[in-house]
Amino acid sequence: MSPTTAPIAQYLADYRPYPFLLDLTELRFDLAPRGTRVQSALHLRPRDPAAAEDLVLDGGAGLRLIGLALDGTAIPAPRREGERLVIAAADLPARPFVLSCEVEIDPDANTAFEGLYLSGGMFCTQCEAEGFRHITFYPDRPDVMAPFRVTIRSDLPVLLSNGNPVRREAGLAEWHDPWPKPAYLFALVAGDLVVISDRYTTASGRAVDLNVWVRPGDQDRAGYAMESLVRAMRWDEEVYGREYDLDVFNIVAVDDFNMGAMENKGLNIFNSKLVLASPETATDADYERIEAVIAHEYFHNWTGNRITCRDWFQLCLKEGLTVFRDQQFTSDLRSAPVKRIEDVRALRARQFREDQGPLAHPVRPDRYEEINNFYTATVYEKGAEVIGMLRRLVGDAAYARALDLYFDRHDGEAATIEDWLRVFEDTTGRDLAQFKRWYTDAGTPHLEMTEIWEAGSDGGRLTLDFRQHTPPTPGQDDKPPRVIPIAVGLIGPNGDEVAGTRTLEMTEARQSFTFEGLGARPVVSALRGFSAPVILSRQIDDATRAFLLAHDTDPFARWEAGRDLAISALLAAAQGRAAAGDHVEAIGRLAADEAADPAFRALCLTLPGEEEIAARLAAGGAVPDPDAIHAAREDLARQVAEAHAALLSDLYDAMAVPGAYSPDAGPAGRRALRIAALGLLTRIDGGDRAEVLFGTAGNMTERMAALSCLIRRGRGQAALAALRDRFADNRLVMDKWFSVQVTAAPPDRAAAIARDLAERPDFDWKNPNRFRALLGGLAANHAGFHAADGAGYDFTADWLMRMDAANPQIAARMSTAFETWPRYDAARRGLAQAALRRMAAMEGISRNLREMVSRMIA
Ligand code: 0A1
Ligand code: ZN
Repeated sequence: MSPTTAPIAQYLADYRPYPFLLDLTELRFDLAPRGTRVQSALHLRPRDPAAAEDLVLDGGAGLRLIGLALDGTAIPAPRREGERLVIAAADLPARPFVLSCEVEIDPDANTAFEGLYLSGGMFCTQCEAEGFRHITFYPDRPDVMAPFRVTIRSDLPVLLSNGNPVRREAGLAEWHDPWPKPAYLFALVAGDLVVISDRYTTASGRAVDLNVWVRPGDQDRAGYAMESLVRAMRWDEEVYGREYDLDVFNIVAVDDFNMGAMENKGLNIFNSKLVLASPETATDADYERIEAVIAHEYFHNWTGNRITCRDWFQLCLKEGLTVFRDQQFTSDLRSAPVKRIEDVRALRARQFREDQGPLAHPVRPDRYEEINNFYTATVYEKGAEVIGMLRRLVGDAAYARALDLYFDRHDGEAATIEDWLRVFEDTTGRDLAQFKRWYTDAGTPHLEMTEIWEAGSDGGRLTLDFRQHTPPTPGQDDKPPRVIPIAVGLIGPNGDEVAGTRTLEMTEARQSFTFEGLGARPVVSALRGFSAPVILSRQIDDATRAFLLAHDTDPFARWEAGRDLAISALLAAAQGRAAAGDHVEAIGRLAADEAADPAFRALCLTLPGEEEIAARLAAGGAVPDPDAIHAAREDLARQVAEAHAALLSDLYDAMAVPGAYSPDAGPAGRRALRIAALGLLTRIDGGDRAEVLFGTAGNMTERMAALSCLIRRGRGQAALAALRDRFADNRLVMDKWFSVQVTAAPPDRAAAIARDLAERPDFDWKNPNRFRALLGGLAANHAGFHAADGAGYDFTADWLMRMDAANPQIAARMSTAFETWPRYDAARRGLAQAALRRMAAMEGISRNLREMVSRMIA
């Protein structure tokens, strides 16, 4: 598409139901790498036989139409409108009919990995959001649902599709999916695969065959995915009362995949990095993520598949809810406080960043050009936060009742956010009109808290006065106040809690809440559990933060106090002011607190990242200097290490986990604390401990941590060579190898190192994981990406332009590296804008990348 083509936006307000109903979709595939034939028979009928409507089918580039027939009679020259196929109302009967179509497609030429493509000799599909139209002409929209019958012809040994298997003979397999579904949930896999299998009996006694399919040689690394699946199935029965509904559940791991994984009905397809794990090759974080994503895709069976979205504007209906569910699952299985802190960290790093820049959009957008650009942290993670707030406001019991009603009322339907909110209104009698703003209004609210203390003879009185305001975002200038649940607790001067957690419900722009009968002025623990995705500011000194870090009973608020202390020290240093030593002192006390969970202590010991510091400075109206931030953070880490060298060294030794590796939360938490200590100690031991650990570690978690430390100390070469020699054939480990060299590189050399790595023959850039490892690695090196000479921007833009021609989705997604450019100094802004303009001017730029770049420039 040329840059002069006018962008075509889609609007929520334009929704209209599809004028035809689809009773059955029959598909037949004759697979061949360069010329796959797809025959379809769509059993259609007019929604309103009295209304004469054209039948419009979506199509994509790369479809070669062979033939089209209506009830067996050929339609010789159907009308084409762009990539669509239109059959005029006058040529359609006012009764049910069958539209048959045959097309030819070229999976081998499909480097965008959307539709049917080849990955390492294996056929696979990705149809969300609009990939099915690259397979055949079809009403490719989520509100058109049908049962599917699929025949696959191929000599490959494994032939899979959705639903239950109904026929298998030489060179042919037939599948039937009885549950009506939209085309985006269609999947097909064909290849030379091996399987690990298990069997699951549902609560009501249905036997289900579970299979995880991988490439030959990978089967020893698929066990954790299978165990995770069984845990997820059990949990969804116990907590949400949801059972699985087919005879088989298949998971397939593929090496070339644009995203993490996909919830196709009965046939989930996964990026292999979210299936394959062994202690030797995967880190604790990889294991945790595999468990979470396996669960996420499985949970979609009810929240996404049985109840799907009416249109793509409603994406958060399935994604926000499914993320919320997978977060609950991980909290239940591992540590709830640690999970909450991890989630908030991720939310701030990705979603707050998005919400504060040119790409800000509501959880439910009302306009898009390319829907694939809206699989964002806002739709997913903020979408989950909004559900968490709703649950907090209505209470756990009402939440459970509302969900039961949702499943009852909307099973088999394509629903909307209005439907979702209505089940809560009907269950609780609450009016959720104001709450709905969380879905329709973009931007992160700022919440300011002021304390007013009045001593009195009959007890003191504390008033908390809150003000909220949400800064403008693209297309939304004025934001009315929202409902904000603010969880608050009070702690007495002796450290005891004097008022347990209470949720204040703020609905006005300015509102006060009063606590009476207090003996002495308490310390306020505010926004406990991060009860709302807002930026809270208050007048508080470092001594009070240190007090909260020592005494708060809410683990999130406790961690937050420590983090605020660190940020206060870092901001002072990054702006050339002297910092008080409260953080260094307080963090030592916490590290030594053996009553606290090691994983929690590890989180407290980990300093805020450079990006987070930059975001905080920008939010306060300052211009962040990436080099000064980098230096300040290094400096604070050294101070902590020097002040607590003996303690950290003891921790490092004590947290070693003896015996066989287990990815469970307990041992993983000990390793996390050990690694946090190592990271600090490396600043003063020159990397000696890291070198020993790299040579002796029996697991990838410690090995990678040691490698990263070594690279940061400029002594990573031997370790990198050793890792490469040992794992040259393991793509997932080599992705880490590429990535760590750039993330841990000295900022002034990061872009040059990335450029050298990109020259390597094993920089297989068309593989999304490898591309992300390198480009994402650079973007994660804050001072490296934002290097003053623009080398980071240029390198990234060069590669995004190259990638765009092969895989627009990946290019567009990675372009978010630029989304924070407006916060930096004029020189950097100029360089970043020049890079963005260069991309915008590219001949043949995709709709995906064009939309992203133009939103960022605007
Ligand atoms: N629905 C999937 C994510 C997904 C979205 C788009 C894809 O291709 C463009 C692939 C996967 C999930 O939430 O896991
Ligand atoms: Zn999802």
